[in-house]
Amino acid sequence: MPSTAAPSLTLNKQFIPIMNLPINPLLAICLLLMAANVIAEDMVVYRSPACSCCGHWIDHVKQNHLTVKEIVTDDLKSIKTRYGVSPDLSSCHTAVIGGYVIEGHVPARDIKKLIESKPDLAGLTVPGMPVGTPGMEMGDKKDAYDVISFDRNGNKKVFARYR
Ligand SMILES: [Cu+2]
Repeated sequence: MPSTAAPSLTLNKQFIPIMNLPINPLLAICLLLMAANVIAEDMVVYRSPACSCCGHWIDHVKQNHLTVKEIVTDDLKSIKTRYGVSPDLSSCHTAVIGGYVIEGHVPARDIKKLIESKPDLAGLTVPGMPVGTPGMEMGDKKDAYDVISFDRNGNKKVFARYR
């Protein structure tokens, strides 16, 4: 990104008339970058080295334009404790984005909805590992499952239903 922004800066200095355009191109570029930043923030995903479904879920979120930073660890228990994921909310991987915790095979659309609406929640989870969730595909087999939201006081609610 800096490679495209840098020449515009130089142009602006050298050719002052460009400032008289109805929309300053540099400002337009800045606004575009700011808009992109809404989902350009990295999602940090903690997973165990042996977890293959975690990798499939990471592929799913990447395909949906979220950027991922993977942290491979054998001690997911302490990660879950740190982020307030109780055993009944737990799944395989634990992710953090925009100050929210994403536990397990949560669909990317729900992550985006969460980040964009910024509710007063701790995060989302799909407890366990239901078949048919993103990253847990097994042919045509699909379990019914709910995406559950949870707050810091342990309150849970259905965020999205998949049937
Ligand atoms: Cu999994």
